[in-house]
Amino acid sequence: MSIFRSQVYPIEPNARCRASVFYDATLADGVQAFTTYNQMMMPTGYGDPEAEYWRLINGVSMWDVAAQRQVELTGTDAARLAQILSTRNLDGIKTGQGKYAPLCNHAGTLINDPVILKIDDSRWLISIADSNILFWARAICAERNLNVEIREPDISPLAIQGPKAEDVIASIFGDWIRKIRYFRFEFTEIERIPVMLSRSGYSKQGGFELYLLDGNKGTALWNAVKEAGQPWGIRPGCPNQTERVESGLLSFGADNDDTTNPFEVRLGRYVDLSLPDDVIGIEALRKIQSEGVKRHQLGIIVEGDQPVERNRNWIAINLDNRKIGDVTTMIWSWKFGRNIGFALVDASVKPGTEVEVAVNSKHSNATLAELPFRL
Ligand code: THG
Repeated sequence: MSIFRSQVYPIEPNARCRASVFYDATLADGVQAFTTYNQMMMPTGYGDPEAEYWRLINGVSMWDVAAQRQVELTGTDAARLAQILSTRNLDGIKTGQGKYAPLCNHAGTLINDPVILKIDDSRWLISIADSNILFWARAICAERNLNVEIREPDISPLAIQGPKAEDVIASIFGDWIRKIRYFRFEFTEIERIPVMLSRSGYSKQGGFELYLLDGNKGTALWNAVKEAGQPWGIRPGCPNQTERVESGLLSFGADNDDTTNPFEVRLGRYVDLSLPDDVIGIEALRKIQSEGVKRHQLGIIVEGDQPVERNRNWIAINLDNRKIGDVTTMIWSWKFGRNIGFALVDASVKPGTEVEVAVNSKHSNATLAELPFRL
């Protein structure tokens, strides 16, 4: 008999690896596997990856993404600190709007790729990927003598993704939600459970995120969404590796290392080099840009019509017996019927180039491709 309450996977919540507020509900619904993310447990599967994938593509799926932890900035300098931390220009952002925004260190290295949300002029949320931005924001705030209180609020996101997500959300809140624009959010409630409802999420299939504003109501919110989604066949899922690679979404921590800058991983459009020098990393990024970016991220298609094992670590990519970069993520695409992935390679290497990779210690031919994939 396993000592683990989940019975299936050797991660148990503990003081250093917290459970999400949706943990009990996900266990009850048969979660089979977790990863750690921001020192929390995050579900990675419910036992049938292919069904979970097609439900995201054709139906609707609900995800415990509370491990996308929140860092709240409150105070008269909150807007200024948000901009100092981010290389994306936040000037035009409205109350009730979020923006996907890279954070860099002083060397211009990518250290997180959160969604930054403006609740009002003096209150902002940073909805983080997997690195500690609470510490970073506090350190920068102290060094710059800014008037901002920085803390982790009791806010936990639940994502509802897929082409039928809008119908499910409209059945809960009413048809007014159909007017919410991409990356806009509204404060509302469901069965007296307070939430921020945002049109966003980590897939290209459309959908919403419900930011739960009361951590005691995780199971209640989960069950309310599950109940409302029944007519559309909603089932639990998780941030989907297959769909996000097909769609070209970066996974911070998987597809970059501690030397990667935003230009190398297709986030250059979220870098505004005309921002003032006090924005962290902006001077370094100007230099990187003017000297020429050394690597770039391409797609890679590995030969074969059977799934190869997923990569655990980066896999070297060779061209004429010379290493030109790495495969950072590889998955079997059910949509394309190919093994596809992301490659971080020398900037001189172009899409269409035929290369070699060692998958499962066997040499395979592969082709570099433009991202997002058009297969
Ligand atoms: N939702 C929330 N917080 C998050 C994530 C999320 N924090 C961590 C992680 N995801 C951050 N990573 C991403 C990556 C991509 C997107 C959002 C968060 C995304 N990108 C769109 C794209 O690339 O097409 C839109 C970007 C844009 O142009 O603004 O949505 O998912 N709350």
